[in-house]
Formats: sequence, C-alpha cells, structure tokens
Amino acid sequence: MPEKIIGSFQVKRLDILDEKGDVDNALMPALSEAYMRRMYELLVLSRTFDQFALNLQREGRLGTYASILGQEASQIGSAFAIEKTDWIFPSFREMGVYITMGYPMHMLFQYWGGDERGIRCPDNLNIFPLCIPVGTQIPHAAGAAMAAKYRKDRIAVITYFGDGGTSKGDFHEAFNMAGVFQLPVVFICQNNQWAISVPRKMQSASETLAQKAYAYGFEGIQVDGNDIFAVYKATADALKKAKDGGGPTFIECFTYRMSDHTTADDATRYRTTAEVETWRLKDPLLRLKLFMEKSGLWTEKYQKDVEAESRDAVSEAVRLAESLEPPRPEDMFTYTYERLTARQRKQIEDL
Ligand SMILES: Cc1ncc(C[n+]2csc(CCOP(=O)(O)OP(=O)(O)O)c2C)c(N)n1
Ligand SMILES: [Mg+2]
Repeated sequence: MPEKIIGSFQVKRLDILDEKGDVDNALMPALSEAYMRRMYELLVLSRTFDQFALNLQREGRLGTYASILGQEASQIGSAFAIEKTDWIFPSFREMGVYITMGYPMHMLFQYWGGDERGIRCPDNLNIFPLCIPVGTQIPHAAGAAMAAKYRKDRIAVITYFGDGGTSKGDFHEAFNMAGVFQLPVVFICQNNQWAISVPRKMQSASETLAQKAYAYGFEGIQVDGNDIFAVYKATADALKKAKDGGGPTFIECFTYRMSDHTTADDATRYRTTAEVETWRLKDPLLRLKLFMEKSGLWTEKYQKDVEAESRDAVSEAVRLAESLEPPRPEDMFTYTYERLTARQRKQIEDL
C-alpha cells in the first residue's frame, strides 16, 4: 500500500520593520504616534536600566545580573499587547516586560541586589516572580490558563522562556496540556541563539523552534524579535485569539543576546566577535529610531530629552533601592518551610 501524507504543517514568519527603518504597510498594525513614541521611550528606559544594572554589578552593588541588551523589542513589543488583567509568568531575563508593565524599578534593583522583597509583586500587577530554574514557569502558566478557562475569565496568560527552555520537560508537558485543553495561553520564546555557551543548533535539530507547537496541536509562528511592530502584532493577535476561545499560540521571537549570559559569564570564550557584529546591525532600538526619523517623529532634542529622563528615573530608582532598610537576617527562612528545620533554628539562634 502506498504511503500517504496524513499530517503537514507550515510555519509562518512575520517581519514588518526592516533594518533600514522601513515598514511593510500592509502588515503594519494601526498605532498612534503617541503609542510609537511610548514604545521608543520604553526601549530607551529599559536599555538605560540595563546599563545601570551592569555598572552597579561591577561596583559590587548588585549580585549577578542578566542583561537584556538586544532583546528589548521582543520584551517591550510583547508587553505592549498585554492587558492589566492578563497574567504574566516571566523567566529571569524579562526586565523590559517588568518595566513596561509599570513594575517599580527600584524593586528590581532591590531584587538583583539580593533582597527578595523586591520581587513581591505589587497588588495592581499580575506578574509572577522572576523564575530562575529554567522552564519551570511554563507549566505554571498552563495551570493558570486552565484556571482562567474553568472560571470563564476573559483573560489570557503569557509566559516567557528562552531557546534553552524548549529542551526542558516542563516545556513539553505545558505545551501538551495547553493543546489538549485549548488553553488561553501565549508562549513566547526569546530565541536569542544561545543558552549560556550552548548554541541554538546544539539545542534542537528542529529547523525552527516555532514548529514544535504543531506537534501539540496549535499554531507556532516565528517573528523577527528585533522588530517591535512584528512582535507587538503577533502577541496582540495571539492574546485576542486566546481570549476568543481560540486556544494557545507559540511565538518564537528570533533575536540575539548581545551581552554575556550574565555578569558571571564571558561570552568571548565561546562565540566570535564577527557574529556579534552582524547582530549589532539588527539592533532593535536603532531600527525603531530610523523608522521614527523617517516618519518625522524623532529629533535630536527628543532623543536627548528621552535619554535624560530615563537616566533621571533610573538614578532615582537606584537611590530609592539603596535607601531601603536591608532585610533582617532573622527573616532569612520565613518563606522556606512552614516550620523551621532544626538546622535552620540553630542558625537563627546563632545570629
Ligand atoms: C533547571 C535549571 N538548570 C540549569 C540552570 C542554569 N542555567 C541558567 S540560565 C541557563 C540557560 C538558559 O538558556 P535559555 O533558555 O536560552 O535562556 P537565555 O539565558 O538565553 O535567556 C541555564 C542552563 C538553571 N537556572 N535551571
Ligand atoms: Mg537563549
């Protein structure tokens, strides 16, 4: 008997804003000038935060820090599409998402400075704490989406992870559950081409990461992750689809980690300068600036004002974070176990 094709799939790729700052008008979402300016201002603010954080770490004023340099469009573009009632499950590299959603920046500095109180999310924001164990936030997001569906809440859940995260069992279990129950969840993978020193090709033999969604019965799409308009559009469409009962979507943001993995890493030991230089030309911030310039939305004065305001806001956040009372050593185990272990009790007594 001849073989038949019983399944096939196609993976879409979305590009809107190119490296010269030109857009594909047919695909461009309808955004007001004020909205685009706000996007640009958040890109600058997030980059400023990032630069301050790196400097503070070098001065011994923060612990290890994971930079978002190069990934700002993936983070800010997607966050712009999120409504306040949606729920967000980030990994450890989503400072741009936190900042866009209005998370107090001084609390982020507090957290990276080693004080967990910085990650106790204010009540008016639906963001889960940064997730350091790779991929464990993905099934949490599927579970929250299950709850939303059960309660018939018109919300969606969005979760972020990296290319390395797609190799975790958590990813596959969450995708399977989301597909089976057609859950209102949007999975965003920031494929930044590296998982510490593991290159993308060693992570998976799949041609794209987006195609993995089809194995679980829902749509996967790849977008240019350095193109803020493409990321915004794909996320807005996916969130709407989820809220309309259309089930999950997987968005692979094809981007690049311009920085070291964290401040504890030295990427020159495993990747070439030529590779980094190729990606520098694709800088998401430069691209949006070129577009704004061509659209008459950018002037040198505007640039200077935005940079100065960002520096002021971030400096103020640092000042505030460093003015807070340090955490009390006695509170060290407060959120570990319901009852202290004998060893913990001894350590507290010895303080
Ligand atoms: C369960 C687990 N295993 C290993 C680590 C150490 N680790 C931290 S980040 C990372 C790589 C993550 O790569 P990717 O998912 O691509 O995210 P990216 O760092 O590129 O944003 C690893 C292995 C960890 N944090 N958690
Ligand atoms: Mg990665």
